[in-house]
Amino acid sequence: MTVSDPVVEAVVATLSRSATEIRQGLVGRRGAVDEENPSGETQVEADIWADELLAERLLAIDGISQYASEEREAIVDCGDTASAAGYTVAVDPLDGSSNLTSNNAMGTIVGVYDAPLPARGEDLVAAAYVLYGPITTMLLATEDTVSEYELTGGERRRIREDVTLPDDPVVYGFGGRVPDWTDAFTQYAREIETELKLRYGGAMIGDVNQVVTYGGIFGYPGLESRPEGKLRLQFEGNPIGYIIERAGGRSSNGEQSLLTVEPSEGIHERTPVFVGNEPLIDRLETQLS
Ligand code: P6P
Repeated sequence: MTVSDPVVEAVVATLSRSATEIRQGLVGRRGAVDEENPSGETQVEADIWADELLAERLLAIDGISQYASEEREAIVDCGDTASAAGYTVAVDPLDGSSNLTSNNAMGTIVGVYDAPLPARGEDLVAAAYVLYGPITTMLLATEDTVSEYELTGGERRRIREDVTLPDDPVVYGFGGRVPDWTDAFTQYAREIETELKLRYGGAMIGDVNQVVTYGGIFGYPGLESRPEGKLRLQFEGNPIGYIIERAGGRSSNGEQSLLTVEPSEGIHERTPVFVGNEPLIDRLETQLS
């Protein structure tokens, strides 16, 4: 059940142990702090705590050369020259941490790049997300397959292998305020609303896991007020796009696969994000073209 690449296996085992501890440590860390992340979003205590915990543990892995986080401006280099040519991990320690206030699902996202950041999604060798739902689960994509695990007691137990999106889509979830959507996206969303059921919980991982489970589409579009959208290419778009494409779906920024987007504005660059069943993404790209 271990991952063939020993460095990726070490990352996955570390993530499994850390996620169990993160979930337990959320209690008492729900308060906002007087700090913002590099994207200008207010941080909660748990954001900073989870980031520090993951940085320490992931950088201690032989073969990890850099740690990049949505919560930190700069990339952290490992101190070990032996790992200098190793992988870079890109982490969203608590995606959707604002859901802590309302006690709703949130997640942790980890991308393992075989290139320094900012990198293309095609440079990923693995990606995983942890979902802190009623049960703590992890979805892991490698070059070989997509597997789902239940996490408990610091250990992982595989519950599904060769995970693929169901062929018949059922759910959709689109972020942003409707008046701020472009006319072209609004037209697309109006069609989808007549075909699928709304599932939008305000944390990408919870909404993406609905798409993986039932089939459908999740998107955070480019907006009139912010054409680049809200989500980050390196920490959210690429890893989630990698997972969904490995599970037989498609990803897009509205024009092309997220994994082929050439980064141009540093590690905190935002991008429109769409992931889901291929026919739905194809229709979207046609509508937005
Ligand atoms: P909104 C969480 O802050 C996040 O980055 C994603 O997890 C989520 O999909 C999105 O933002 C939610 O944004 O504008 O609906 O609050």
